[in-house]
Amino acid sequence: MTDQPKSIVILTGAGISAESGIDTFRDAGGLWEKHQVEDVATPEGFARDPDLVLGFYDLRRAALGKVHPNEAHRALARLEREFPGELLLVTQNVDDLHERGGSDRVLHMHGELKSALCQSCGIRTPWDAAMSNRPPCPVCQAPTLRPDVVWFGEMPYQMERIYAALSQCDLFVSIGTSGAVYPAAGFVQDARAARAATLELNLEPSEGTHHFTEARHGPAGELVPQWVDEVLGG
Ligand code: BV8
Repeated sequence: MTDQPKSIVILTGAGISAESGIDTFRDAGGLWEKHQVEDVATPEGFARDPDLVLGFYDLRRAALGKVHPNEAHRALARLEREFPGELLLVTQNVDDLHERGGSDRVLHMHGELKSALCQSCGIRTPWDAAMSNRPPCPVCQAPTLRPDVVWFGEMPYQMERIYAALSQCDLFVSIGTSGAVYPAAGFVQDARAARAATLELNLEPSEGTHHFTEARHGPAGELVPQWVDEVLGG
């Protein structure tokens, strides 16, 4: 890292939570090996079998209590505290490990396990219980809560804000993501169009690794603290 960047956008994926014990999607033994994406992560799957989908997310939400943030989450929280420039942390993850690792400003572009969306009144409320038992919406009382996560075919959250940050950043860093899902997988190209430097930190080369000006491969728990040290000057 030569001179310090002034504006950084970071995108994280399931790989940053892997060392905390949360299954990724596409690694061996990952979530999508046990479930068909179409059945549990699409509106059509939810309409077809709401019990299956609510149960899938109930299990993942309950599992959060058994896992803890790792050194990579904590390093990004340190960056948020000490980096003097602009920083936007965008995550594709629906877990709460960035927040529990000390990050205060996290943009969950694919929603969060610990949030409920009411299909009747449209209100989002913090939620850490089950939904399979059809609890009443805390606002309108209708038994129509769904996980507040973005399924395939649905619009990710705060895209305008993300694209605005990408157009002004001078460094884009992608951490722990396979580059398999859009629009997130396209952010590196948006950053390059804005003439930003681009860095991939991932266990192995992602599908989009050739778009990055620099790529480092290894566990996030090692690479991320090392990179944050570099950016903050040790
Ligand atoms: C949309 C939330 C319109 C729920 C998720 C054809 C071409 C292009 C696009 C499409 C297409 N057909 C359909 C589409 C659109 C579709 C899409 O991209 N499909 C793919 C399959 C082709 N996308 C959508 O539908 C999106 N919406 O497009 O709306 C639009 C378009 C533009 C602008 C606005 C609107 C909505 C997608 C969101 C789906 N929801 N999750 C839930 O979590 O249950 S997707 C889910 O998979 C994640 O959220 C994440 O986004 C995605 C990718 O997962 P990763 O995080 O990358 O995890 P993965 O397992 O894949 O990889 C882990 C990586 O970590 C690996 O590389 C591994 O090496 C690494 N790793 C492992 N261990 C470690 C590690 N790295 C470091 N350290 C370690 N220890």
